[in-house]
Amino acid sequence: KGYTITWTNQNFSERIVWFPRDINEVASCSKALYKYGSELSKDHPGHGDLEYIERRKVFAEIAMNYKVGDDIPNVEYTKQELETWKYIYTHQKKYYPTNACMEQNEGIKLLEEHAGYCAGAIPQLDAVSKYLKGRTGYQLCPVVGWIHSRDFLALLAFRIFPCTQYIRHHSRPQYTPEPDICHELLGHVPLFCNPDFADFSQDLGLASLGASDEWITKLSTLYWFTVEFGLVWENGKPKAYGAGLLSSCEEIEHCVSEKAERKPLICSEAVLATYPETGLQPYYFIAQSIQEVKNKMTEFSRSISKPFSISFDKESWSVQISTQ
Ligand code: TIH
Ligand code: FE2
Repeated sequence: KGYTITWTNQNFSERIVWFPRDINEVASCSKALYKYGSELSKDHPGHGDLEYIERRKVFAEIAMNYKVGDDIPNVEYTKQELETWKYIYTHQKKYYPTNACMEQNEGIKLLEEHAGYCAGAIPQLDAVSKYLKGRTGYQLCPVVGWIHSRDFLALLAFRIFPCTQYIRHHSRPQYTPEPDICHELLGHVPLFCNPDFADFSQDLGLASLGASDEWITKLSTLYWFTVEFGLVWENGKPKAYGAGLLSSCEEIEHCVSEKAERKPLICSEAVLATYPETGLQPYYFIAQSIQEVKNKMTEFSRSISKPFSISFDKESWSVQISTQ
């Protein structure tokens, strides 16, 4: 497996980038890390905190040893980590009814009822993953941190969502420059309880399999402006469905305020837009509904040229390729 290696299928002669065809092949996609390995960059709130860096290794170990299909090891969070969670959970819950889309509010309610979501404890990835699997067929897998876009999208194609398990640095609970457990559990998981959203995420993943590097960049940019930082209109008001907004105490307020710039979602425009990976987003893309986001993405991804078409087989949890 490698990014420069191409793979030739016996049915056609075009060389295409390797991609996983089944659940065993996709397992390797959760491993490669992209930045912030054992080091935290200068602008990270945990930079120079040796205790925090040491703690991150415990989580890195779990992620590196994890095999898709295994139970995810439970973690005993420290008092300080629990306080960070409590602060964010309590703060965000106050804002969701007014600032978040209805799918988010429905998801949080379900997770509180069935998966142990509350301010007093950090839900364990394993329990959450099992609940999600029963509900929409999505499962979680622990990862060290950022992973490559191609790998990330490939996991989505198999209804696997890579999740970090560590928590952000306690000095700055309001905003963190990288994903953490608060971002995964409060931002992503509630929407994965919604079958349409789950299908949309998988479609984005399927579109990425065998796509060129240029298309991977486009799809991950589209992912950024929708799944991470997207807004929808609800009764004439902007509401957040992007996970980066739903998990950030600063951005959940900012994104729906008058200060924020919002543009109607046009995929061909969004894929070319640039964005900062740290700090508040300079603008957001807004759609009429999540259904509309899904339709626009499906329409847009038709322009990816591939010498084959792909479909997902739920029985064998593998992708079927057809050259017809
Ligand atoms: N900024 C988000 C937060 O503070 O919760 C986390 C991230 C979302 C996307 C990238 S980093
Ligand atoms: Fe995210």
